[in-house]
Amino acid sequence: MMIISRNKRVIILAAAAILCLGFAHAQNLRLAKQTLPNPDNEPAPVHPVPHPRQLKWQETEFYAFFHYGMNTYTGREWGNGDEDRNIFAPTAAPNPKQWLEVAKAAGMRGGIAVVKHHDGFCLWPTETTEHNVTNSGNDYGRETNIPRDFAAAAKELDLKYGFYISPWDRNSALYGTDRYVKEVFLRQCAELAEYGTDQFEMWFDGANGGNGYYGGQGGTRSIDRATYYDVPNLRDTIHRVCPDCVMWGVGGEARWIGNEAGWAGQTNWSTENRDYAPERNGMYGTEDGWFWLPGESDAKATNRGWFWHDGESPLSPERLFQMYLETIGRNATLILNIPPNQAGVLPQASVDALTGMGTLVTNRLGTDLAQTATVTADKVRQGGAARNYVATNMTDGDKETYWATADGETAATITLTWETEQTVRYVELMEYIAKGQRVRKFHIETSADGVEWTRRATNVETTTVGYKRIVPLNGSTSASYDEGFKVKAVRIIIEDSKACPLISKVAVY
Ligand code: FUL
Repeated sequence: MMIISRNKRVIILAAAAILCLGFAHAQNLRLAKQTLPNPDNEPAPVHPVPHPRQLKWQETEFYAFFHYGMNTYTGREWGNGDEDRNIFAPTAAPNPKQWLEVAKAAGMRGGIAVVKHHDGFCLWPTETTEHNVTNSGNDYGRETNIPRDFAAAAKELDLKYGFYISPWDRNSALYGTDRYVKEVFLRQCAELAEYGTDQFEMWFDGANGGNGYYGGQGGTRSIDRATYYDVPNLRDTIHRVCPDCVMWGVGGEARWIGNEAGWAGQTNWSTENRDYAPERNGMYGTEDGWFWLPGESDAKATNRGWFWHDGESPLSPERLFQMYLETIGRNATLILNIPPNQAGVLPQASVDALTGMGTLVTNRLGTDLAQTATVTADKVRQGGAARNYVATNMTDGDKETYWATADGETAATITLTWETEQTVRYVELMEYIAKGQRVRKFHIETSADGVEWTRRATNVETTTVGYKRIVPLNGSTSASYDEGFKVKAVRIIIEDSKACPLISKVAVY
């Protein structure tokens, strides 16, 4: 028999105790992980999810673009950078408040003003270049400060605002060197950030490099778009001052929709990969993309250029309404361009067209019939004391509540019924995207009696929903406002979803 001394026994017992404690500790950790408190049974997010600033940005939905500057007075679309500063001579004081009033009448929630285009002429008194309003052709020009007046007007009208600043600068002798980025471009962005800490978007277009004046040296300059502008530094600097400012385009927080014709893909994911080609993928996104990069559609409300041109006319309110359905109705935001003229105001014809569009949006999408319907779902997730997932969450007007199914239930049906017959033309759905975009496939049916069902919009790709999807029930975006369907019930059949679907709104118009 082995005899163990008392000391050794103490040591062995102590070691065993330490081992046991360690094991128990590890067990506890594992147990703790398994039982993370989730009293309301909240669904787990499906990654990637939007940053809170991207969520706020998405809620802006519809906003204006105002291309105004040197080109307004030369008739060009892309100035070379050698324009005489005297040419900038507004015939009256530019009036950004009028621009934004029109935007508001069209139902927009904000606007973005171009304050420097590729020609490099700055519409504010900047310290970074002589090529700015203070050296322009008349008093109206010299007193112009678009960022100041635009921000003030937006605040007064309770609209969101932001600025377009061209990274490409055909005037600057430094363009193409590191000094341009440090001494001109980043400083200009920082100056703009000081015109309001609540800006919602800064717009950097993709035209970069090529020929130009370049301080009189002329020639062609090319840059590496991916690295030249020191984007991580730019983003951090701006976010320190403007925490809700989404950096569009080269800034990497929202993507170009890939065309300038005012449409997004019917299938449109807000997720993307870094190596996507905007002109190829922009319209559709990438289902399994590894970061959140929602689409923005930039389109012209007039028939000539981005800038004002003599003889231009606005598109019809009907055409603009179609754009609305094909962008905002397909999980993109719409930034619609209206060019101010040489007096620094929007011409009356544009005012009328945009106001007409606003009236169409209000008349056609302003009265939600779901508000008077009985809303049910065949599957409902179990809730808790502080949160439930019932079907009526989709019609309560609260964007923070949503209907959901249990984990693993990726197909379900939402039904809306009315006691009296309704005339219906559009169905609108919104996902609770704070927890990721999920729905992959759905379809819509209507019923005149609540018994026989007919599938609608059969020619529409009813695939993704995202932040917002509006489906014209007759399947047409160009002739969407027809006589409609007379129904007593509408149902939305979700066929497939990345995980349990979370729908925050259903509306019927
Ligand atoms: C493009 C620019 O080159 C156009 O002139 C315009 O500003 C458009 C919105 O973005 O990249």
